[in-house]
Amino acid sequence: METTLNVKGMTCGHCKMSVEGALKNLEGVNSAEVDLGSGKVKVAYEEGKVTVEDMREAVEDQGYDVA
Ligand code: 9UX
Repeated sequence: METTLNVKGMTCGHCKMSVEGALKNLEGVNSAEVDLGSGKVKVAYEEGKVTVEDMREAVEDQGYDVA
């Protein structure tokens, strides 16, 4: 499965690394890629192992808002 999260407040390369790292640490997430220009995060994951809500929490724990 693939989903796109809209994340607010990511402006530099460290933001990108923090958010991608937090998502990739979740069991069931195969890849995460932040586009800083648009704030979109493309996530590939295995259904049944992780939920979009889990992803939202992981990103919010890093201090960013998920739309
Ligand atoms: Mo860069 Mo992101 O200095 O919150 S880490 S803007």
